[in-house]
Amino acid sequence: APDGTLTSAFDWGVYLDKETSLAASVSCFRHAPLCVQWEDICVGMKVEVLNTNAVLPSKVYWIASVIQLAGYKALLRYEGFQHDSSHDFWCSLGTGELNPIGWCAMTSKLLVPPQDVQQNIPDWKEYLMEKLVGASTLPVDFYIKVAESSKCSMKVGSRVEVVDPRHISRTRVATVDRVIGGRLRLVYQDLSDAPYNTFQDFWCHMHSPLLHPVGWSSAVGHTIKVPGKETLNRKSHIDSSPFHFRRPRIVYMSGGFFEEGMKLEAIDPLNLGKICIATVHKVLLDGFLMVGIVGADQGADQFCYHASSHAILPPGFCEKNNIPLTLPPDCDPDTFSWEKYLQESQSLRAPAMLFNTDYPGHGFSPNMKLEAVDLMEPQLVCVATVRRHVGRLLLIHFDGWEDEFDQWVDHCSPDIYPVGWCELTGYSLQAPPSASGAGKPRLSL
Ligand code: MLZ
Repeated sequence: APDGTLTSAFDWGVYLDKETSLAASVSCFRHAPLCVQWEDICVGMKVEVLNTNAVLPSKVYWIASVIQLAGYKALLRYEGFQHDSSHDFWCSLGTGELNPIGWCAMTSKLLVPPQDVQQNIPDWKEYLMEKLVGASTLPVDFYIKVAESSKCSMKVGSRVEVVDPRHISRTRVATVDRVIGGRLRLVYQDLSDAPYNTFQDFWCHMHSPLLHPVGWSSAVGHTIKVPGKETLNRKSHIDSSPFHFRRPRIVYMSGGFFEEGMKLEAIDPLNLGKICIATVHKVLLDGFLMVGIVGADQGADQFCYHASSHAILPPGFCEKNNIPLTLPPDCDPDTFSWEKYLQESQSLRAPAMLFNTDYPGHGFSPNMKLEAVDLMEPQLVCVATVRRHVGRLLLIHFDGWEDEFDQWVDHCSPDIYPVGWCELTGYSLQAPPSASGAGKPRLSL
């Protein structure tokens, strides 16, 4: 649970060092706090920070340089240590521990050099002046921006429509019960059909494509779970305002659009590491489609994707990008070809021009570390690595877990975060099982 205790045991700094990996920059995550401000943050920047290398009864501070950045975390070195890395330490940018140059003077704090500095510096003032010339520092309004960009418009108590995890082809009404870092704990209103304790709640980001305002299902023609009798008598809630939801881009549905029966490739909603052959089962309004993975349980497993979703792909996408296409059980992988498949199934391919091919580029590359939601257990934000990227898609691997847990997500997904996001927002981070002392990688339960 997000209140778990694994967080404190996991140290990103130590881990990155051990894995010799880099972390994706905050500027890669458009929905993340400070993404826009991140252009002012760079290696070499100077800050004022608590001096822990002093034996004085009161708190004193010193100037440090950013040696390395990893998501929201900065590796710092006090001025005076020069090339000596033995006192380097990680700090979080965003939690308020770091201050711009001039902060001590303004708030009457003492700047005192660390006691372990070996070199002989006769005049610290002169030394600092020299080091500070031309250096950049934190913008003065940095923490105001942190607070502003962490605001969430979705309020506790508001009602929404969200996918029913036990029956993914329909939605249910739920109430926002908690908000942490823009992630919502949603409690389903009607539990009349649920065995006690399973799927009473669901976590997703406020910009998740699975989340909709009340009334959305009937407006677009999506199935919604009819509330049981007792639900209607419960205390009333406020319906969330439709303005709080991320709207999918507008698609033109007239003159050439997806049609029932068309075949495509799609990320399997129940196995996000697999891209499969899929069928358009129904065209809803506003550009939404019900898509089913061929060979899966056709009724219950149909899933709603918007026509602009990154998760639906034109036939041939996998082959073109060297991704194994997951075939239905009755297809022979050695002889499969789309041409033959379409002919034999007497179906049409969804034309490539209907798919969203916008790709403005992104800063992710393989091996970069990040914090990512395990969308199969979406309360879990885990230590993860970008394994591959193919256009706008990223294949996310969860550190310490088998490859079968890997998940394809869009680079703009609101479910991936910079290193240090959990610490910044107070969400619980799931450490790799081996790093938290759990031993060998585990299989799915
Ligand atoms: N029930 C599963 C949880 C797996 C979570 C993996 N996240 C990457 C287990 O404990 O095996």
